[in-house]
Amino acid sequence: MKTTILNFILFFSTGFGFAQNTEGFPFILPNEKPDREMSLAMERNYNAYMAPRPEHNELYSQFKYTKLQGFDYNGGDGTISRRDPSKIIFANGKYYVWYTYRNTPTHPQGADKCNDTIPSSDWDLCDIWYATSEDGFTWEEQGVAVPRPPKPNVGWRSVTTTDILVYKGKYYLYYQGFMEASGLRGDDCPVAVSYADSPDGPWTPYNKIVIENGAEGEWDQYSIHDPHPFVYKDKIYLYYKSDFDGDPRLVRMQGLAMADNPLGPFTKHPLNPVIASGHETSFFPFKEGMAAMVTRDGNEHHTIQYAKDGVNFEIASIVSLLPNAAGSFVPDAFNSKGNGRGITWGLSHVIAANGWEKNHAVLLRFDCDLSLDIDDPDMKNHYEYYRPEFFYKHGLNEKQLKRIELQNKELITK
Ligand code: AAL
Repeated sequence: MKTTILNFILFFSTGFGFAQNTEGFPFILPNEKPDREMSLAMERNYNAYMAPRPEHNELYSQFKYTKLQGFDYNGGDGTISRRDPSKIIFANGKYYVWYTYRNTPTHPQGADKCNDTIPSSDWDLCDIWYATSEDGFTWEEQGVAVPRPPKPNVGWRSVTTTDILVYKGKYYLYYQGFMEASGLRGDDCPVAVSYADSPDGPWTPYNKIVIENGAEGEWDQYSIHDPHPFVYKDKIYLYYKSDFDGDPRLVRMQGLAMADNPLGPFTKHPLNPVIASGHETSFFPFKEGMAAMVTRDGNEHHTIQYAKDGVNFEIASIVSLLPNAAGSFVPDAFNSKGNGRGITWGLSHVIAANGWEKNHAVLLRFDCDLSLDIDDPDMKNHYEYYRPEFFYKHGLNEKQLKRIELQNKELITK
């Protein structure tokens, strides 16, 4: 009863539900939130984003891509793959990147045909390799950093999807440690770690699981993917992805595990999953919090998200052509005191680079303006132009064509 009376008073006091605005919304878009009643969309335009227009939104950017020099892929026959690049660091006067490297006699053949030399997936039977560069465009491959260890050590089947942590002068590579071929049950693995005194190694495997799978029935019980470490507010924040459910499709979301020591113990955040979308999500310190490029999966894919506390993320912008599996150059990745400056470039990958038959991934460079230190208006345009041929490549399948044919027949025969 009380609510009804309150609604009645509100209805009449706001002029039968119509706004009390005495004039239309201004022609020049106000930079600050105007003092007027607004629709939910206009409230959101001023409350949810860092600026009311993309070109002024520090967490909006377009992405530009460049082919890298220095990596050979055997003519794209699917026997060599490089993917899931780490964050990039600058040391000894050059850039370093680590990545999943596969070099097998055949392209991936699926879990039912794989064996000790034939890979089940593009990231099966892999090692962690690394490369260096003086400009981020031409790379010199240095070779293996972390090889698969002998059975039964964690990662004996494949070590993949690595990321780098620099902590108190030592270097740590976290990676997925497969103990069976990916795809036998699922893409199941925990996370392992190796450490070194130099980015050039030699790397010593910890030979223990450093981020455990969740308990039975928990979202991350089978896979701990994409380990992504930072030092944020003097703690190690390691973001990761898990894929779960699977009926009808896998759900992919992001979790957070924290530690005071690079070798653990890591404690998973009680609010996990902390991002309800994404796949190979790439994070970076920004202002007092953490930002994330959320790609591929989930309701909020194709967004850049931001959490002032590094845990409770909100959508900061909606973007297109996000880099997949981005390994960004994040100068303040390991010393962020809540004053993150953002990013301008990194490496990412494109899977099935030569089609799904000869399935392999290639690395490429992306550039953007998600930085407080540059202002590149050419990165802040509102859309990318695609020629008609690009749209035609995303055509209807046989099932959809059949449905349309039936719909047409139903109309004609009515
Ligand atoms: C990638 C990452 C993980 C998955 C597979 C290889 O995109 O999410 O590393 O296991 O795909």
